[in-house]
Amino acid sequence: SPFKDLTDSSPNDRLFKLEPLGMDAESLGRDFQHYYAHTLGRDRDCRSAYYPYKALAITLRDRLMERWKRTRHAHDQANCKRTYYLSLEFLMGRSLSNALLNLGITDEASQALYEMGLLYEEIESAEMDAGLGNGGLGRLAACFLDSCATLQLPVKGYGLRYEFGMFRQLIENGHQREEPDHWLRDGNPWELERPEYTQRIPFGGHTETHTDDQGRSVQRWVNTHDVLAVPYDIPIPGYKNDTINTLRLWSTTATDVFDLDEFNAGSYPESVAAKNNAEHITMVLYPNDASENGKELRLRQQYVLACASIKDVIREWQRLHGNDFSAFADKNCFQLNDTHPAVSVPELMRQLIDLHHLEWEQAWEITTRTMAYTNHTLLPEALERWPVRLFQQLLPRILEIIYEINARFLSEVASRWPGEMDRQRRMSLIEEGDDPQVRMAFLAIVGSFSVNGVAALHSELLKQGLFRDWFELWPAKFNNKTNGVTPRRWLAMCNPGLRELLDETVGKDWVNDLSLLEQLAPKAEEADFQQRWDEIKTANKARLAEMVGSTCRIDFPVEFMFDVQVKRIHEYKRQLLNILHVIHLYHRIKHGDGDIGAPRCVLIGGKAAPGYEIAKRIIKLINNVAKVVNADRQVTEQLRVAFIPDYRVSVMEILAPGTDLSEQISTAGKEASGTGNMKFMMNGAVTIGTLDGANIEIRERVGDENFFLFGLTAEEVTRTRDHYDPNGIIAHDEALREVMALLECGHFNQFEPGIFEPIVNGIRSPNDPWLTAADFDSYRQAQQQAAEAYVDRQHWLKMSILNSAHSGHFSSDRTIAQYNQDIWTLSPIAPTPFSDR
Ligand code: B1N
Repeated sequence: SPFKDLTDSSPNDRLFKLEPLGMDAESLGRDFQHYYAHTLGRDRDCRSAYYPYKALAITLRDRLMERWKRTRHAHDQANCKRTYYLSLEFLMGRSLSNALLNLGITDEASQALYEMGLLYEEIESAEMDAGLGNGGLGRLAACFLDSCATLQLPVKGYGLRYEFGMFRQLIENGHQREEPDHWLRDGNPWELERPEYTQRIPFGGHTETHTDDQGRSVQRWVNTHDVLAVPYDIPIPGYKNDTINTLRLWSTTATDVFDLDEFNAGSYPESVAAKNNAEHITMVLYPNDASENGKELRLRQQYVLACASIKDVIREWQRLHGNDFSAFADKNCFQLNDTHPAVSVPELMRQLIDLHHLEWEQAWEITTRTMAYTNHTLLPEALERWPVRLFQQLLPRILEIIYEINARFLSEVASRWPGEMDRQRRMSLIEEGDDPQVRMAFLAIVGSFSVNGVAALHSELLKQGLFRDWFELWPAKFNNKTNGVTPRRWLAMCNPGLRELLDETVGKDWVNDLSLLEQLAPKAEEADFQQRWDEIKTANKARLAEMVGSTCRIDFPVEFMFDVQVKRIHEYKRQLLNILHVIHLYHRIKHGDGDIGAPRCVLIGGKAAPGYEIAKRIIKLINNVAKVVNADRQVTEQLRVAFIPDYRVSVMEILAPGTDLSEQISTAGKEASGTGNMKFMMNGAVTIGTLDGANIEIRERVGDENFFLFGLTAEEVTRTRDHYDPNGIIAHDEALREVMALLECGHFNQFEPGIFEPIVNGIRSPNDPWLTAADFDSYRQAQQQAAEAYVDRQHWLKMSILNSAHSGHFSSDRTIAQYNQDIWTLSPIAPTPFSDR
């Protein structure tokens, strides 16, 4: 240490005793100027909004930094239990506005900028989204971090620092094209590199049996090709509470020791090239939402996260407790965000046994009291399985441990159900076959004390279906934690107009306690209140329309109903059903139906996984239908359609406040929860939806009369499967027949023959898993009701207000309070006050 005498406070006081930095407009302005001119070296000639953004970011970072340190200090002092949220994805979006809001200096900062002749809105949009996730699962992790910091829970996120996040989507001639998202190119002011906490990660090699000095036989994993994982810390501010938690993201590099054998053999370039391979591990996020593609690099990513994070936690444990692991499980919890980090189960076993010399039984006791697993999907294509042979090559020691866990587990099954060989086969962690596979979900269940789904229906379906045998064995492990979203970003930050009205109406505490919005309900029919609500919604619609106008070149009039479906493009989410309904409206208008109930703007957005051909074709269909609709003057009086390119967090921040009708139309039983549905509801959109995921709970809260329900139930979906006759349905449904006729005659692909055939064939197939034809008629009717409700202004405004009023349950603060009550059992810790540090 360069510090001579840390016990004598006088010389180091100057360094460590900091006065808190000013939070007023003047102090912010002064620091901003300093960073803009002296640190970044820019002046008035610089036209780019990027440097003002960066100067403001550094100004805020200074203020986060001192609070961050005091939060860490308080956690250390309290010697408290902690939770680690392990996730391959954190979809953070932008940080600037969030930091301002949570520090409570939004107005001070815009005033400071205004006085320098700068516009906050412009500066805010210079920030790139941190797109380190695909969709709901990654954004959920980000909302959870916000809630944990706001509730002052000692929770740390662990993830990967992908150099390239979610690809950028361009639409060319209606087709999706992907471009790499080089989000770190201009630097990232929100991260702090921590090379001092670098960890070494082994890969490859083989295992050997040795005898230790006490005559015990021990395994060694040798001849490994190691890579280094370097952590980068991101501050996670709580809402106006001086707590700053941490998100730690790992970035891989090569070990700086070159492979000497190769070097001596004269292969200097080859050994330098090894550096490249290591750096590739965290290069790019896999862009598959709710499906797995089984690539080796993905398993490497998963292992880097597991190994580095667990080493990091154990290093910290040893700093405070030495080699005594007896209280480890009382003080630590790992929450696994789906099975992506499930290799953490055998990895914690490995570190405890091989590196810290615990016995198997003691290590297993610790592991199974420390791990908790959240499942996010029932779709079979998303269930992770890794070939045993890949484990053998890449992680041979981990495979040995998985085999041992499995052997011990299967003997437990055998003694509980003697002779039931089929049950043993069903529950084995290893799926037998030509190419045996490790079943990651089962590994996660055996290794965890808690298994939860993400909405009530989803958690029930898990127990009845996929995890039936496991529920029978360990019923007490299974629980539900319905998802939520943070009301800071998804209401206070993205909807400043409504924020002001809510502050005035229910007081400012709703930002921390969203159940207070219930107080809006008695006002839902008051004319004055409705009028203000209407003005705010209309202004938000104008902002949305401006974005659509500038990116899609389509004019959205604010009087039209704004009907929005944004989410990843997937067959089960049924963007196809939406566009079939658009074609139906188009057909009605063209056939002289002067009135489709209400004039509508239909907006659809979302990315398709690059290898998901049919999803990409659906994007093309949406764009082609939009082109025909928008080019027809007769039609655009009542109907307009846009596909918004590159849908992402910062786009949703503009869409959610400006939406009237929220489309949540997945085939029942397929969407685990959904979270976009909650963001729309909070901002006063009415939902048209199926009885799927959290829609069910949304409808329960808001009441049937404020929700447009349609479609088969999950049970009916299952029963319909074996006698599904889409062609019979089409033949008997005039509206659907006409829609199919337009599609099949090539009306939307005049110069592109046959391109929509795969889509049409899917709808007509008795094996269509998504039952699009089965739900069309009831969807069309629900849409008609929505249109009729929309034109009755008082009625619609009442529904809109009641949706916000009853959205309190869907705050991620409620979700996290439940995780903490039932799974983590952490105590809130306030940061050490300034005077003590
Ligand atoms: O997780 C969200 C839910 O609200 C959604 O309903 C659910 O579809 C989503 C593999 C996934 N499930 N599985 C994934 C993501 C990436 C990947 O590589 C699977 N995403 C969900 C939050 O609970």
